Amino acid sequence: MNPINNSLLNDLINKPQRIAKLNFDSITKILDRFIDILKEENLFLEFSVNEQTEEVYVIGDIHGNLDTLLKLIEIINMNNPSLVIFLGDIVDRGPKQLECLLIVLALKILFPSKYFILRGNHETLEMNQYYGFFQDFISRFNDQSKFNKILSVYNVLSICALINKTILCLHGGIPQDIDILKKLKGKKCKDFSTIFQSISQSIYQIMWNDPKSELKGFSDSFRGPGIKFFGIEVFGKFMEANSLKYLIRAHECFPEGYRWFFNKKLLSIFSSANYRGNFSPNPASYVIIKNNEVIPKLLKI
Ligand SMILES: [Mn+2]
Repeated sequence: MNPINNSLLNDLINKPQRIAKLNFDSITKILDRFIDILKEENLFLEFSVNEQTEEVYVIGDIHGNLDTLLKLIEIINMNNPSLVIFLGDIVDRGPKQLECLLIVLALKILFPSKYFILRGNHETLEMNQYYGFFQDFISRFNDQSKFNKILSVYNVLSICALINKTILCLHGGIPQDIDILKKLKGKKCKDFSTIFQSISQSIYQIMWNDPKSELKGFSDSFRGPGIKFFGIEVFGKFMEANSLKYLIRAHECFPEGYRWFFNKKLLSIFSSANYRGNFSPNPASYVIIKNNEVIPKLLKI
């Protein structure tokens, strides 16, 4: 099987309507290329950027919203940041899930040192079976076993990213284990399954936990067993113990587009506009990191 060529990938980004016509073999080639690149990357990504001259863009949940994703890519291409970090939840719920996933994977294949994708709580079989991506995929390719290739993609995604040692990016929130970053440090994406066995609870909490303003410690979340809300005191302790200045996370949709927590040390973003439909509108948001500061942005459509 010939590897996928870059001009085809560019074509898919520029003309996403072609994605619906791809056969499973072509999709497999894209997924395999992506997995090959990701294998050698770290579960805990650490970046140093020049704080004055370089910008980092951070993107929240996409959830199949192709219109928002294409608009974001347009802005990225215009401003040319050094790094773009997706915080996960690319699929489920929205109308163009496969399109969004393949476009994000294609960007990574084309520009591997610029684009990075973290794992969200929807990058799992259980969530995809419940919220639509699994059914969407099976209705296209008529074979449940073909979805295993998608799961292999999920299992090589990174868990969190650190910019200039001070700004941590992840999908949900801090876990109860204050030493989790030390445990993830230096670990390769290809070893995820082994690592997951020993720290599954913490990885699960990184993808699922939520901040709560009026809270001090951890409390049980409505989202499910083992999942927590975290308050200002445990957040402060985690940040101090790991010498962090800011946390950027996604996972929750707010009508105002983004929301600050905990004395503006935690920023929550969401990058799918009008996620609950036009009767409950929300603008999409994203983040620009410059001068080691976190600048929330709203997407104007
Ligand atoms: Mn989520």
